[in-house]
Amino acid sequence: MVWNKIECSSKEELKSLQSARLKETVERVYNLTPFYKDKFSELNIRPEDITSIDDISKLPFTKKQDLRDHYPFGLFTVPMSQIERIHSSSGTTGKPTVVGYTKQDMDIWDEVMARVYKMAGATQKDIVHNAYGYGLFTGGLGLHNGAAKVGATVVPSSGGFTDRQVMLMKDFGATILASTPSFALHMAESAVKSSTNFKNDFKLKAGIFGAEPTSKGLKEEISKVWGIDYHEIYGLSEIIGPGVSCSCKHSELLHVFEDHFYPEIIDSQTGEQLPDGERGELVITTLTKQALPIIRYRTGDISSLTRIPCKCGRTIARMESVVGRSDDMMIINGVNVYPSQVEHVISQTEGLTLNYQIIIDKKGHLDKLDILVEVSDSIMMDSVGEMENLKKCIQHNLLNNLYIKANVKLVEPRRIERSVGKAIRIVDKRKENEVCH
Ligand code: DLL
Repeated sequence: MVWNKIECSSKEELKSLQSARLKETVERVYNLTPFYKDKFSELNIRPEDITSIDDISKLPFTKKQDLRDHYPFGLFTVPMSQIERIHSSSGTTGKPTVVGYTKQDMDIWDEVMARVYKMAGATQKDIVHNAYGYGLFTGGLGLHNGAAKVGATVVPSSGGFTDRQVMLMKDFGATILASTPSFALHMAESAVKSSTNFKNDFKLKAGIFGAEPTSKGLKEEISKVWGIDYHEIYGLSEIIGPGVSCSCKHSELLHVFEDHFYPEIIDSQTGEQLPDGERGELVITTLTKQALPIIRYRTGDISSLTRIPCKCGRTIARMESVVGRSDDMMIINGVNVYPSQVEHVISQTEGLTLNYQIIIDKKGHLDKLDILVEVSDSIMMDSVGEMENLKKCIQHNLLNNLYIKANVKLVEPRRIERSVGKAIRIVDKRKENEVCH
């Protein structure tokens, strides 16, 4: 089932649309944001130099830091009176990446999300259980509005309260589950505990899972345990939120809605464009965004592209499921966190040194975070009460500022092994402990 015939358009038709839209976007950012005008001038480019989508590689990149530098609304190209919605990137400290949407941007977001739901086979008869977090994170409302657009019934359950969610899915007869993959598995565990008969008790037929990297094995397990089709959704706040791409029933690759979001793969060291089939950093240019158009955004996500049409009839480019990141961003149960943010929280607490190590592992199907921090020499390690308070204080600050639950372990000064080169701040055991299927 295809929502919009543009998804099956000819190469020529798509290219001509993309070229026209790129030209408009380039003019818009050049004329309305001093940031882009300066960047274009540094490269000696004027909007009239861009005549087709093939000229895109002449344009400068945009990085996450550029958005942070213009916090909160500095890169918006419309007055605030035209901004209908604000969201922000998950898990950030004082200065998150803020994104804004006009009415037209919201319509486009609904449109691409409707395409996603159609890929998952949704109709007016479906009941969507939406367990993505509602709020500044784009997951909850993004998945909500797309379901509404296809006319499905939405249960806006948001995250947490696992047992209750399982009960509601059963009682309400949910047919489509929308959640992070880790939460879907967590719910399955909870359902098993309450001796559920998956076949008889649930009516689920499909799931729309994303927001965090997931191995093939875990995808298969989710699909098997719930007895559903697995559709992977990819997206990021800076571009629109969820709805940049999604996988259909026929392939594990994700169809990129490239009439709105133009994808490229680059070598993250040299910035050179790479050919289809080669892995590199995914770069996306928005072609229709009004409030916050973005040129060649470096997602940091490693993937590859193919333009071979899919069995489902869609001809738009497909991307490989994200295989990793080019920077040190961690994704903990769907929340994005940089080690520097953890460091910031530690630095705000008296009695600690900045020698720390973040250890990520799996507990059941959820990510588990241990943070080892060396206390300073002035702290008496044998004062149990003082240590306990210190630990609670950091855990509280991590939860409040970064939305992450961590188990903090305070250790004596100089206990964390020093490395000869770069400090080893992150030990990610999730991959090595993954069960092979
Ligand atoms: O995670 C948007 C989203 C919500 C996508 C719900 C899918 C479902 P951010 O919080 O801005 O937005 O985080 C974006 O999450 O750059 C990737 O690193 C990661 N990510 C998103 N989808 C996937 C996926 C949302 N399917 C960052 N596989 C991105 C792997 C993903 N990583």
